[in-house]
Amino acid sequence: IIGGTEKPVGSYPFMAALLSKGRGNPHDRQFCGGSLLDPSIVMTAAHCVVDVRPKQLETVVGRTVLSKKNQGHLRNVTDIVVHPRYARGQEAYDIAFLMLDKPVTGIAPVNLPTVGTDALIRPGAKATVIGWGNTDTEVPNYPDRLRAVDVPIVSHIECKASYPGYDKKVNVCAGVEGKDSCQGDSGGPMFRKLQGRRGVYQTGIVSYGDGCAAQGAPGVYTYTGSAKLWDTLDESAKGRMVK
Ligand code: 4AZ
Repeated sequence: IIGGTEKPVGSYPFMAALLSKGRGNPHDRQFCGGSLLDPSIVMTAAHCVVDVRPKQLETVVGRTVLSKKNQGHLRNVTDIVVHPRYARGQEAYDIAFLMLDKPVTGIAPVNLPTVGTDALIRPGAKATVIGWGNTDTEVPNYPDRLRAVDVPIVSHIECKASYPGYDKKVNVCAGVEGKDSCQGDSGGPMFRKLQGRRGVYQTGIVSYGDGCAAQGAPGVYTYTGSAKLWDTLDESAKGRMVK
């Protein structure tokens, strides 16, 4: 997260860290973010897990400080469901689901926007993106404590101009010079608080970008309110998502 701030312990309890089980390493390593979609499902980016087997990772939900091993709910992953339209080397449909070995109780999952409405991604609308990713484009720095930054939604036209592979049906852009997600934030949520409603609404999943926080190169997100994204998630995958 570039241009953001630290958050107190217990902020954003639906946030998940994807940890690679250290092969011979004493410490687990955080490599992506995610969000609790259902007590037994963590949603993340496909590119985070497409080459990973369930045994190689674990996820912790509701931990703010990565090194605090007693914080949050640590879970093994029994299955990884990658969106059937996601293709390596392409950017669209960058979404995947981790099936947890045991439900996470006592934490409210994140809400999804009403599919097909697009009201939450009007250009200029404020969103928040969170993660443990790089905080500095000059001297890479990976923080121990969760950080958050507010970013403006950027229009599809502006985004397509920056990224030829951008697909406005399934993507949304956000960010401004100095404020962006960055390496290590992938898979994590971009969301909005709605007046008078409980919880937050996740509008995006950190997907890609040309560097971080540079002028004219906003971050690209998988748009979680996309009808096409959910329509094309095959029935077998949907069936495995206990809803
Ligand atoms: C990455 O490499 C990455 N500025 C994530 C987000 C952005 C760029 C790169 C967006 O994981």
